[in-house]
Amino acid sequence: MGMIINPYRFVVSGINQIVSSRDLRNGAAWSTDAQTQTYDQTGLDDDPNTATYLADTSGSFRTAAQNITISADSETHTAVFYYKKTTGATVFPGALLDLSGGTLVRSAWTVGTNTGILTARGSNAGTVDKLIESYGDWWRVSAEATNNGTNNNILIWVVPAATSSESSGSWQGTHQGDVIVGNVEVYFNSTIEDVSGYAPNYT
Ligand SMILES: [Ca+2]
Repeated sequence: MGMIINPYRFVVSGINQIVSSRDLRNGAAWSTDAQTQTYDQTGLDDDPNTATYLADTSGSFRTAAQNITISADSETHTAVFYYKKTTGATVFPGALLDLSGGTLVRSAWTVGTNTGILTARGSNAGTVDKLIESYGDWWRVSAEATNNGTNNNILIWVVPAATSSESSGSWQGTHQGDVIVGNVEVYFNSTIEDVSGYAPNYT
């Protein structure tokens, strides 16, 4: 791989609301039920043991989840996820940004880690803005969701094995597979445009 790991130099000025943004195995911050979780991967800055490996080896649904309290207002919030690129993966990882607690606002997707194809999934998949960018050895996915005055919680899910093809529709627990996650970020009162073009922001 090339020597340039980070195409962007500066970290966004907003606060990353995710706790333990690189170590998704940290049980104080994440609720993780992937069957294998290790913090032993080379990360976004090319340092060892700075990215999380998640493997779903179950016929059931597996996730790493984190909840963040928000105000029930009409603000827009944006999440950023880094997935390691692959060449031979046969199952697509996914993620979810939900505004929950009231009338749900859902943004869900899968990433073809071989191809960089970002596919919206779920009931309002077409209504929430998303963006995928190549970032060195990683895919950087950002998604934004606008509250409707009723939701007081952000739920983040990282899903190691969501679907097996672009055309396979909704996520299914039957799939098994793995993903390397470099970082997860959530910014209050921000759009995709506000957080685009910045380096990873670790917590
Ligand atoms: Ca599964």
